[in-house]
Amino acid sequence: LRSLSKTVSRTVRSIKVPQSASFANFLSARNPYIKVSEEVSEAISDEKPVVALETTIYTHGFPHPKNTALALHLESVVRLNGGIPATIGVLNGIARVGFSAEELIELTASAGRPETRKVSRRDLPYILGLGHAGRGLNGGTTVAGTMVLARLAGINVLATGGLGGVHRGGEHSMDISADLIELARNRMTVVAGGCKSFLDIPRTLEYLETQGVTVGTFADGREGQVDFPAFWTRDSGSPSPLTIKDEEEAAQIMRAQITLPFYSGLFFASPIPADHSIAKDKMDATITQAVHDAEKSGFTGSDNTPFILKRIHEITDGASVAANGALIASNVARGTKVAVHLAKINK
Ligand code: PSU
Ligand code: MN
Repeated sequence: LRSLSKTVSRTVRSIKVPQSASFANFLSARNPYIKVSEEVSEAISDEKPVVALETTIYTHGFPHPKNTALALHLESVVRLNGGIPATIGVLNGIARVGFSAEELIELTASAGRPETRKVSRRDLPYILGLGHAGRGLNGGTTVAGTMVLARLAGINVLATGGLGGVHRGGEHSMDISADLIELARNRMTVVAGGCKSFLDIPRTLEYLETQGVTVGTFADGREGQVDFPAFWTRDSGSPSPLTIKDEEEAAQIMRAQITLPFYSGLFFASPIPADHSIAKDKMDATITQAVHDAEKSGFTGSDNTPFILKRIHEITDGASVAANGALIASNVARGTKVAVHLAKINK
């Protein structure tokens, strides 16, 4: 029995997070729909900490040219924290995992055009099918769309601003972001600043629980249970199911889930730094107005989030855009640290 338990513990110690390097190479060489950049492909093979970045925030979130600056900045944030950025999106009808600077400039310059699509899981066959048939559209991939492509390439961590969720009134409209379902079925770790409170945060958390998604919020020095953050504010009124001490603890949780293996996702919320947190009631008024305007003008379904974000920009006279960028960068730095820790404990 003793020798059996020795063998078991030796086996457990020797388990490494499975890499999909060969699959990434396969994608790069043979798959006409997805192109993995050389740098990202090599980094995955070498088990370096690769961080996936979504692109709907550039095509349907930030105005041009601020979106271009943000896209280049976020890649440098990943590098400065010891990671390799893998920006993911669709350029001229081909899915990209890893963009050159020129390609990023091209994609972000096409923001706001009607033929530039918002690409979630459901949209991938459409845009890639048309692309292969010679009609090359550009697309910004949502968190869900990015997770699909990141998984195919063998990337384990995605960092962004805010997660989609159950929309206010979702109990009637059934408007629930595909981001939540994707977290339920994709073995990916997503690091973001929680959800913006134009969404229904209590129902979003209920939904994630039902779908079996592990949800934790970084304590950042706080004791006991903390709130799930609402992007601009640390406090949402909804307690986070779990509290995570630091990036190292997050990486241990990740490793357990990947090793088991456990085919559902992890969501780690990174709260806004205390000194940047905007007063909750101030933000509430802005959001109530934006949600009301969306309803009045009939912006539902996938057009809802982009419309509300645009209204918030207008109502806050652009202040939300600047705060947004800084906050996304801090989430991306945090996501990179988690990826770096994972690579370290996986050696
Ligand atoms: N929340 C934000 N900003 C964003 C988004 C969400 O605060 O830009 C984007 C993300 O790409 C997210 C997507 O994945 O919107 C969710 O859209 P939908 O609710 O249609 O799934
Ligand atoms: Mn939706």
